[in-house]
Amino acid sequence: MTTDDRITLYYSPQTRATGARVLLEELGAPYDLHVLNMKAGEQRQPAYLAVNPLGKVPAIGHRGELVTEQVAIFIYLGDLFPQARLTPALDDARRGPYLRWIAYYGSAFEPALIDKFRQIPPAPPRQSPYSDYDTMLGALEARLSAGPYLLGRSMTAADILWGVALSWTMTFGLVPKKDVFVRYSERITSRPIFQRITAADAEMAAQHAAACGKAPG
Ligand SMILES: N[C@@H](CCC(=O)N[C@@H](CS)C(=O)NCC(=O)O)C(=O)O
Repeated sequence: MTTDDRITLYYSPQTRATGARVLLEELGAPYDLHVLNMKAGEQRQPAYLAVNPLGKVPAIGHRGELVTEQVAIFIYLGDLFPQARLTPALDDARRGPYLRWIAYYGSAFEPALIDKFRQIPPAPPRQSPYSDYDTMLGALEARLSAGPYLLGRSMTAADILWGVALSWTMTFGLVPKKDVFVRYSERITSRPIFQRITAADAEMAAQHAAACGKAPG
């Protein structure tokens, strides 16, 4: 990777972009932040909508291309840095479950989470992308019970995605604080990189709030 091969992470603190930043750090990737003050609505300004029409972070720019969606970003970055050993290789039997659990995050967990947050009953199980909330979470719980990581003994990029996500979803009361989720999430959030990014996020969020004359949070 050359110096002009750096990754740009479109970022806002204390959002879904935090996990992507933690992953970049865990991978030892060279990256620059393009920070958006969401409290000031910068993600909805034309300049950013020209990058991501959905006005969402994370997004990454790399080699003149754009990648949006956490799921795609995690797979892309993990594969880009195989030397970090956070991704099973294409010929590794664990590659299938690795992709399964990353995709599960985007196509089952997130839709279930939003319905729960909005207190909307799910579509009937045969139409819902996640069956029902308890079944969706139960499958994850069963997988994590074997532990310590999703694929067994070694941590992968999938664990960073899930460990960070379970941390904030438990904080918001969207996922119950069962031992299995708490212990699993702590394996990621107790790592120095997560701690450092969390502290940096708090500082950045306070600066954003001050710039808008708002209280942080
Ligand atoms: N489908 C996207 C969702 C990302 C997302 O919801 N990002 C939120 C931050 S946590 C966002 O950018 N919200 C800004 C807005 O909608 O104004 C992904 O998985 O990456």
